[in-house]
Amino acid sequence: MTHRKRFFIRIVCWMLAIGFAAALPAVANDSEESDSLAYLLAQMSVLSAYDFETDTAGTAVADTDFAADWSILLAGGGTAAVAEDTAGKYAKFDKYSAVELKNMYFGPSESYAVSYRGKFGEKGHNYLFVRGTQVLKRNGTVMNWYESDGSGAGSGVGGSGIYFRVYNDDQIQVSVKSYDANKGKHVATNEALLSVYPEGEGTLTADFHTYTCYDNGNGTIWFYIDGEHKATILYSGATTYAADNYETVATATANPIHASYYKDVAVLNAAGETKLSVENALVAVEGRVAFGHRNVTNTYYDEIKVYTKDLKIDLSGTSKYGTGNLSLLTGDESTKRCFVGMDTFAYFRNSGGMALNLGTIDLSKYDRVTITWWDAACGNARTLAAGNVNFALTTTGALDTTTNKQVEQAGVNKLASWSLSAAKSISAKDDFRSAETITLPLNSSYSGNLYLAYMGTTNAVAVSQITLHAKAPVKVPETSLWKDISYRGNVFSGYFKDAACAIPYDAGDSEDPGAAYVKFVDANVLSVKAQKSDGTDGKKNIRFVTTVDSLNYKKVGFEITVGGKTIFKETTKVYEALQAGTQQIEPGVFSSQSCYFAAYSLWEIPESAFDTEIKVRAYWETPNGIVVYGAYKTVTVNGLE
Ligand SMILES: [Ca+2]
Repeated sequence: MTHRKRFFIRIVCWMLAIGFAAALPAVANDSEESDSLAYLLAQMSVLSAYDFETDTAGTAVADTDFAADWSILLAGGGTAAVAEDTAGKYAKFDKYSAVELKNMYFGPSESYAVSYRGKFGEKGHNYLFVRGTQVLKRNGTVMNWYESDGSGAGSGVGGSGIYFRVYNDDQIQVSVKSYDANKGKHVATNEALLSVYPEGEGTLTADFHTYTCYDNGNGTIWFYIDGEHKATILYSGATTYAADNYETVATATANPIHASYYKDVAVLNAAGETKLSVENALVAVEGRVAFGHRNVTNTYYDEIKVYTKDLKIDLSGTSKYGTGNLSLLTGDESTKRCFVGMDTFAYFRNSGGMALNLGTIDLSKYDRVTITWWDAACGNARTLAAGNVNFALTTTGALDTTTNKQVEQAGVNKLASWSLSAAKSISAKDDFRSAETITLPLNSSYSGNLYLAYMGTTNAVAVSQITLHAKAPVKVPETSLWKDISYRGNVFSGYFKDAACAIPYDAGDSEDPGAAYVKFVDANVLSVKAQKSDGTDGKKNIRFVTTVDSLNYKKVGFEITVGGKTIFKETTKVYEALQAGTQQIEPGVFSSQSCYFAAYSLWEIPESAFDTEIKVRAYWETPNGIVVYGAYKTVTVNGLE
């Protein structure tokens, strides 16, 4: 029908369904656990990684840089030293020892993973602990990872948590600590022996293999060998045990602190069969990661890595004395400086207008940033006025290379910004000046060189920590909850597997069942605009137009109500641009997030209906099959321009 050209020319037509399929990469499913683990780890940041290649054979592990992140505990003639053979260097442990990730506890909803290459040359007393309690000593008795509870009650190693050990060439053992009032120290051990290879086909004691434990922080742990899924642990039911006397030594008698534990724990093999259920487990809510060894020989570790979803930016790695940093206002790097002091904090001097280079960061994984700062003008009591401390995260988008790192403040692309909202008093005696923590929302998927800019007027401010917080997956709720939802001016756009919200979530996915990232987009994307044009014989046409932000939808449509009758018109075709008369319009007229148009027209409306109200709203179906509606718009032919 040629008259349709009065409204638009199809400049470039896209199919939503095709776009949806094309956007779906080859990701994990039940038969591709290796890909699944690689996918999970790719979503995380490496918190710590060490391979001993720069160390000299024979060096005590405690004297290597590995000890920067891990505490090395030796007992009973234990040794831990760097060994070397033709394959490279690694750590060799003998007798009794334990290795704990320093000062790091993983709490509820915090995902983390720990991975290492290991070789265990005998029926192993080698243990990887996760979700052990943060308290390792109680009642003055050392309760360490490598020894029994000292009561003769036979709890084996450790006092809490879950441990994995290589049991023989073909089997691993997964053990869950539990509370037992009848045992010494109330600790018992519950063991599941899992056959992870057909009998006689494994080489776990003969060769190095890569062991990885991924804990989603939300009730599920997956254990892998060489990327193959071998065990699943489910945990739930946080509780405290009244008679438990796990507590800090300092407060053991007067004021015991009871740790919180998940009590309901199940161990499943790779086939999903439950091999162990525990109803009174000591699996810590605030858990930590450790290795323990009990009277071992021929025990080797290499490539020990810890992954987390939150990224703590290492200030010791940032540039010093202005190198690579920006002077925002004047370009004068001689007086306006930010630098890293004592490798531990960033120092902004001589009032604002400078930015610290934080390195290349992909913000698509994060949705908040926390900045810990204090006033660094030493000595005098004073008051910071509201507004005179002012931070922003910025890109280099406005960097002026001709003026050598100078960039105008107005041109700074702010990804997040904050300023002191109320006056703040500081006493003369304030060491570290009452450090404050601020958390800002991030609303950007920027990836590239990131700067922390200081634009305040206080002449000395120090920043001791910058943490980017990972977007947290949420449990997928009943789909009906999201149908009409708008959230702070945004509409629901779908569930996704990745924090960047690029890969649609499929309920059949196995790596984190029920958990997905939720994407919202500007509600204006799904709003409706209407245009009028001439039909034949004095009649009029109306074209309704809406937009989508991506091709990640199954369809888009309009619900149109006239005279009490409602019709639904849907399409999978969207357009990069539309023609309105002689003018080409772009999707950005709806929202900066809009990328494609969808349209539907009512043709040949007679003059008798020119004042009839037409109520319309747009909707889309997310890749997960949820239909979401935008806001209503009511028009009449006479009411349109
Ligand atoms: Ca190595």
